[in-house]
Amino acid sequence: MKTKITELLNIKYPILQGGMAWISEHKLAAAVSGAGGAGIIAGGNAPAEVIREEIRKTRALTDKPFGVNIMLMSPNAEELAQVVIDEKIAFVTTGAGNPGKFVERWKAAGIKVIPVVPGVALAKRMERSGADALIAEGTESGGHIGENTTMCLVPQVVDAVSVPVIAAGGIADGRGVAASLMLGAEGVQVGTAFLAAEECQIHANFKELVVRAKDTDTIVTGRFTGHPCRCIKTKFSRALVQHEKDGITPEEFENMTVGALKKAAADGNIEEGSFLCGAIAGMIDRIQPADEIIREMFNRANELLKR
Ligand code: TUI
Repeated sequence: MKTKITELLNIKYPILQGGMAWISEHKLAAAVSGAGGAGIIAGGNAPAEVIREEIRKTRALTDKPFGVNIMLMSPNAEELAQVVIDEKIAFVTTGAGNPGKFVERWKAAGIKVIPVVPGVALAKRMERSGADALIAEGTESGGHIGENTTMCLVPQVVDAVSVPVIAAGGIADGRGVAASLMLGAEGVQVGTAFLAAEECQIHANFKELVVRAKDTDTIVTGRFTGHPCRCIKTKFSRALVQHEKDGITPEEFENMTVGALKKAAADGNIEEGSFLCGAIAGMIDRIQPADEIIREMFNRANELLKR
C-alpha cells in the first residue's frame, strides 16, 4: 500500500508503532520495522544513554528504518533530542507537548519530524514549525490523551493542514485502517494491538489483561491533574479514580502513581501498576507475531478498500 507516509518514511505499509513508555523497546521496534512498518523506540522518562543503547540494539536486529518517540514532559527530553541527531535516526515522533524548539535542529540533521497533536490549533502550529507529518491522536488511545475522538479529530486536522496526517486512537485491524484512509489520513499509528505482539516484552500479566479486556475495560485516570491517562480497569485504577472523586491533591495522586508504568510493564504488578492501554483492547484476543498483525491488518484493509 503506497501513501505519502510510505514514501516519506521509506516503508512498505503506512503504519507507525506507538511510542509506548517502558514498552516500545528494540525487539518490538525491530519486529515492526522488519515487517514493513515503522518501528519506534519510546524515550519515556528513560535516561538518554539507555535509549542510545536501545537504538544500537535495534540496528543490530534490522536494517530497516525506525524512529524514536520523545515524550516532551521527560526531564531527559533535551538530552534525547541530541541523541537522535548523533545516532542519525530516520524520524522522530513526539508526545505530551509542543516540540517546536527542537524542530529546526532535527530538520537540519535530516530527521523527519512527526509530532502527535490532540487538536487543530497545535496541528497548524506544528505545520508552521516545519513538521513533515502529524499524528492526530484521538482520546481512544492508551496513555496520555486529548479530549477529541479519532473520528472527529482526524478529518478536521486533515482539512487544516497540507502535510500528511496519521490517524491514531482505536485502530487495531483492517477496518480501522480503511476507515482512517477514508477520513483523509495517509497512515495509522497503532499501539494497543502491538501490546499483544509476541515480540512485545511486557510482563505476561499485562498481555493477559489486554487479551481478556472487553469493550468497557479501560478507564481514564488523572483528569484533574491536566494529564489524563487511559489504562486498563483494575482494582488500582478504579481506586485512583475514586480517590480523585473524593478530592485527593495532585501531590497525593503523584505519590500513588510514581513508578506505576514500570510496575505494570516490567513487573506485571496488578496491585500498583498502571496498565496503559487503548479503548480498542476489547478487540484484541490473541498473542501474534508483529508481522502477522500487520499483514492481516493490511490484507483486510485492501479488501475493504477495493469494494
Ligand atoms: O504522549 C502520549 N501518550 C503518553 S505519554 C505517557 S508518559 C506520561 N505519563 C503520565 C502523564 C503524562 C505522560 C503516556 N502516554 N501521546 C501523545 C499525546 N500528546 N497525547 C496528547 C498529547 C499532547 C498534549 C498536549 C500533545 C501536545 C500537547 O500540547 C500542549 C501544548 O503545549 O500546546
